Amino acid sequence: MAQRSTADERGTGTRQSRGKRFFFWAALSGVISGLVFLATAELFAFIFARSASPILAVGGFVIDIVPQPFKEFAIATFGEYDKIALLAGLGLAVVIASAIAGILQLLRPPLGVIALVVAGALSTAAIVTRAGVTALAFLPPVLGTIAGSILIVLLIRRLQTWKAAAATSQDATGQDATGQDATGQDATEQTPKALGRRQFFLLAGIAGVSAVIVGIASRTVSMTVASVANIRDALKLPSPKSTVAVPKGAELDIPGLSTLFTPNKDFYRVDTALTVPTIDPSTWRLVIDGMVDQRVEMSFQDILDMGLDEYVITLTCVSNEVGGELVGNAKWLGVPLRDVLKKAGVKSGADMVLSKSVDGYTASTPLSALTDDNLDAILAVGMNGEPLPLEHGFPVRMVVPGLYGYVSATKWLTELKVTTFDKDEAYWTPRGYSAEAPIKFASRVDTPKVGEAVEAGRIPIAGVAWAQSVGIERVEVRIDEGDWVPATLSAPINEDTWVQWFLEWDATPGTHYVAVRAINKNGDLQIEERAPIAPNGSSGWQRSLIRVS
Ligand SMILES: Nc1nc2c(c(=O)[nH]1)N[C@H]1C(S)=C(S)[C@@H](COP(=O)(O)O)O[C@H]1N2
Ligand SMILES: [Mo]
Repeated sequence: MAQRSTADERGTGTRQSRGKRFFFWAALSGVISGLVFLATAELFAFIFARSASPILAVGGFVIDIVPQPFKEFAIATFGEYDKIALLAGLGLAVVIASAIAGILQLLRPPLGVIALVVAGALSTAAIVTRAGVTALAFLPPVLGTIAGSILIVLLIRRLQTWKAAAATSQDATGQDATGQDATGQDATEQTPKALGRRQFFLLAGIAGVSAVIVGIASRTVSMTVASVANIRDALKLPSPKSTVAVPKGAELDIPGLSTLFTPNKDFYRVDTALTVPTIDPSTWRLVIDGMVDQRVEMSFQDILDMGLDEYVITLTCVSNEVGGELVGNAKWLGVPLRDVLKKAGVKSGADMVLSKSVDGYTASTPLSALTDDNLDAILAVGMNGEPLPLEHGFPVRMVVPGLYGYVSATKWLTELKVTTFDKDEAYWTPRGYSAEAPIKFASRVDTPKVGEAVEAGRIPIAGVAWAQSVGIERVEVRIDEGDWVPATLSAPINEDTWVQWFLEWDATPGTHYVAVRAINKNGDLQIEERAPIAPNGSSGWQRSLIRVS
């Protein structure tokens, strides 16, 4: 025993001690694979299923199953650190278990992979049985298991190669597994042993470092999002000074027809943000600068202190195709942008406001649209009775009636720069879209839908039509080559919101074309000519083929 350890110190180990050294590297391989498993799961949990963190789910499971006396013991021992103690304990268990998996994989492949898969299956079970998980929650642990399993196979394979090469060269030259000869000098780089060792450490190093970085980053971001989501959930917006009266008959009750207000969860979302920005309203600031008398900075509270009013405005995306779904109607709580701009005092010569988002997105809105007394251009903080959802711009966004979202509806707003179209350019302007883009008013058929089975008989044809800031005067429907027939409109809330419309139809068996067009309150007819969405919005009358049986 004593003799062997002396030999070890000199760097000329016996075969057993070399074996032990490889045990250590196998254990390390297991631990790195375990880390990659967790990091992959955390990454995908962040991307599509927040609640699917294996460590947290297993931790939650442990909390649920440990008997009460044990919980009391844990609280008595660790006090407020009981959860941290639990996570530390779990972390230690992961390290030990994955080290064992690594050694198993070296000695009896594929036992290590099997161990990893079993651990993956258990954590998947812990995740999918948690309350309130989404349908995709199984994916993060499954993808994590796959990544971890592949890595453990690759690492142990490289370790085997190195070990085999070491054994051969040991037999040949008397060198040991560290690659040093008896004199302590490095073996030549070209030997198979040195190569095997290098390849092993290269993969282990890259995988280990990336797992730590990705894992920590994903968890940190997930926790930030969770905390801003909690702040939003707890936020109570003050009651508005004024509310919008919804007239009787504003909402028709027809199956398949869009509801008058689009629920937040169904509201279309369009933005360039890879991850939803998370902004704590207590640190949020709006800067109003550029061509102003004085630069102004406002806090979230400053906005609320202006007093909120309710507005109903239909939002439309320039990317909405004829008959498309990128349009929605909501009740917003907010303050007039003209009052906000007044605080800074707009200098003459300015003709545009460049609004900026925390994520770098910018929109160019004509100044006149924001200062017009007859137009409700607003900074919104509330949407359909709640603070803005995170995806829809929490805590503050712009909403301007009559302009497409990309030139007016900046979410996660942080700056209003008063400027000119000459001097400044918005995000989409160099990307093929017009600097200014008023909405082309339009109409859409919601029911019957193309491809939907329709039975002959009396059925309603129904849909929505919008002409923000002007209002819809009339909607007309044409069946096949018949006359244009006026549809019945719902009672409009105001000129900035869509109206619903319907027409009873005696559907006869066969295929029919159903076309729709709108006339606005200026007496203009909806543009018939088809246009693509670029550079300033689609146009054309929707005409759909309906099969009646
Ligand atoms: N920060 C930011 N705001 C943005 C965008 C964006 O990409 N980033 N897209 C705009 C576009 S093109 C539209 S149509 C509306 C969509 O708003 P919604 O996602 O709340 O429906 O937001 C606008 N505001
Ligand atoms: Mo858009």
